[in-house]
Amino acid sequence: MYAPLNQVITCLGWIPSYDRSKLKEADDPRLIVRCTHPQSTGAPQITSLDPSTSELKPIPGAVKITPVSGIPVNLFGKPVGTKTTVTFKSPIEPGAIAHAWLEMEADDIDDSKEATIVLNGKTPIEMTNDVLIPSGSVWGRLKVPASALAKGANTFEFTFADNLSGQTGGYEVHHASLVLVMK
Ligand SMILES: [Ca+2]
Repeated sequence: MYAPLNQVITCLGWIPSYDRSKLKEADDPRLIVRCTHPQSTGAPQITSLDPSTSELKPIPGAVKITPVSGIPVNLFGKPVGTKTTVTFKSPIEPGAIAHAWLEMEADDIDDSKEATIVLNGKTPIEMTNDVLIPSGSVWGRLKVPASALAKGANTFEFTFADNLSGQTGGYEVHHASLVLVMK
C-alpha cells in the first residue's frame, strides 16, 4: 500500500520516513510520513527511481544518488595498478540503510580479477558476473555493505588490477549510482 506513495515522494527527490505506529488506532488511524528534502541542506541530487540511463528494473522504494565526481571511469590503456575514484555524497545515516548497491554501466570488464573496487579506503566490493562483459557494456549492481557507508562523502576507488596476462587493456564505467533502500 505504501509503494505508490513512496514512489511519488522519492521521485520528487525527497527522503521519506514512515511512522506506522498510529495505523491501528481505532478512532483516528494514520500513517505519518516525514519528508526530508536533501537539497535544503545542500545535500546531493537524488534522482528518480528509474532514470532513463539505467536498463535495470528499479528496486521498489529505493533512492538513487548520483556521483559528484569521477564518472566516467576510464581505465583503458593505462598501466596495471592505475586507480581512479568516484565520489558520492549521501545525506543518509548508514544506520537507516537496509540495503545498498553500486549500480553501474560497466564496459569491458573481462574477469572479476581485472577490476577491484574499494569503498572508503577499506571495504572491498565483491565483483560479480552482473558487471562482467568481455566486449561492449552491461548494466549491473554490486552489493555494498551499508555499515561501510558514511553520511557525507563516500569514495569508491576503482583499480585496473590485472591485465589477464596481457589479454585485456582495461575497462570503463560509463554511469554509476548509489542505490539505497531504507529500513
Ligand atoms: Ca577489459
